[in-house]
Amino acid sequence: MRVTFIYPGITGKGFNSLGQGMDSGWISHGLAILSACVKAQGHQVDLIDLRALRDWDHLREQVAARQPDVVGVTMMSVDYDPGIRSLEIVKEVDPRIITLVGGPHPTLELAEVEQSPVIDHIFVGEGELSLPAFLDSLERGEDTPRVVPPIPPDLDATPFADRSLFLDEWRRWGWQGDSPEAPFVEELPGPFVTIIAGRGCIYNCSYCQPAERHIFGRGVRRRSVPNVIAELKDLQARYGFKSFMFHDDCLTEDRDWVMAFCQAYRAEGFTQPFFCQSRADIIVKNEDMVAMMVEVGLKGYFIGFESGSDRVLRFIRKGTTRAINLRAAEICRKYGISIWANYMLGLPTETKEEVLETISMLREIDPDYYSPAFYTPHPGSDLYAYCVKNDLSLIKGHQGYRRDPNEPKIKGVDYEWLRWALAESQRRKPWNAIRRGARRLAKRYASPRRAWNKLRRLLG
Ligand code: B12
Ligand code: SF4
Repeated sequence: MRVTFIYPGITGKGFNSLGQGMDSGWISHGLAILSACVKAQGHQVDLIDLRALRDWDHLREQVAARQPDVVGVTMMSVDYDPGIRSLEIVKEVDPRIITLVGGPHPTLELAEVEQSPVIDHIFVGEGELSLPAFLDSLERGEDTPRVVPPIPPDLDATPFADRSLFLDEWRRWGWQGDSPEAPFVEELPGPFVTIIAGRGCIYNCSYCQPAERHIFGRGVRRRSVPNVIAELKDLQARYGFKSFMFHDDCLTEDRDWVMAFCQAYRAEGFTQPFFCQSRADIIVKNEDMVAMMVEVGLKGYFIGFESGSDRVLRFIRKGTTRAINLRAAEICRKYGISIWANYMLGLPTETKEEVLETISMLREIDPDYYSPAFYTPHPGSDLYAYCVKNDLSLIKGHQGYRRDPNEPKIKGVDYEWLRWALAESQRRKPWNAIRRGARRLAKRYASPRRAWNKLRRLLG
């Protein structure tokens, strides 16, 4: 069968936005892995990435030109509207095309998705085994259910993500970068790639769970170390990657796995720097693991500090404290690890004093990268259900499900004041600002030629 996937992720940056930061410069691993599985079963697969197109007419042209039998769209909640608009266009072009959706939103908000007349089949949860089996049934003319249940795959038996699905398509529309995905921090030079070693999360943060459990099941399933190393070797051969990022929700949760990975990574001669996501409590409890990761190339952690108030941290079931957050930052500084600080302002029940505690915590942490959010209720999470129950949500449409620190998200929050708090949260202590400025200048003019050119320009 001819299958066309559509990636609808234009809510943030819009059409024609390829390469603009992580939202528009990274692949969808979900679609890339499904592509590999469906190709392995003998079907033809291509991709339409809305981020590469000019507008909706361009999509219409592309669907008409490709004449697929089946179109499959992946959807986070935030991308539901462009996802549905895409399928309306598909059905306008040819109502015989069979339309499928899958991903977080169809899994978490099935009742809403079921209402759409342009969706023929809805896939819940993981699709590596259910999608190829469905396509085979379709080809044999068998009856297929509207809601297709998940079949959790054995991750080591699953083919590697088909990155060419994205790269070939991007190149058709002028993508010239020599990096398979857009590098996003100076510590990670291109060619840059992202990789996923496992799925699921054992933690229970209320602004996130039980969404993860609904998509990937309870606990964590991780690929074996040799399997991940084999993918890295493949990426080395194909793209000569110079750095990478683990997408896993919490790679460091399994200490034994991480230690084994570090040993294998070094033994295989890899030296490329990488970032991954971690948690403050894990960093504090496992300093030796942190040291080992640094030894083999770790350059930065994404850490969900979230709040500087112990009461708020308890309320969101984060399982950490302000003291743990500060200690984790100290450990990162000790080992020269960059900190990408995720945090939220404007949580339900949060007082202004508690927001000030977050600001003062960030002053101490002095992160390398600030990643603030106005708390946004995400479908599938307990805190979303709390906001619905208490009639707190101000989100009008799906595009509001961005952690965008620009628009009001819930009732009872003084967003004008919060905008001040947002700016304040990113103001460094004077000494830290000077230190960082000096380091930047030193880096910029480290080369004598650049320094000499600058001096000549200054002297006129
Ligand atoms: C990496 C990541 C990102 C990256 C890359 C996103 C991308 N291009 O995929 C970046 C940083 C850009 C990102 C951004 C955002 N993200 Co994000 N992200 C993730 C993360 C950590 C991993 C995604 C992933 O690759 N998973 C692994 C793959 C294999 O799983 P999958 O994509 O779900 O696909 C499987 C199934 O769902 C299914 N499937 C998926 N699509 C389809 C389609 C068909 C046809 C079929 C049959 C099956 C199917 O089969 C796949 C294989 O099993 C997830 C959490 C997680 N662990 O999944 C959050 C997650 C997806 N993100 C989330 C959110 C909220 C966001 C943002 C809205 C945050 C923000 N800034 O406000 C933005 C939105 C970006 C946008 N579209 O504009 C939420 C989504 C919740 C929801 N209700 O939609 C998640 C679940 C995190 C969470 N627990 O809250 N994200
Ligand atoms: S926020 Fe992160 S650590 Fe917490 S449950 Fe979600 S994925 Fe796990």
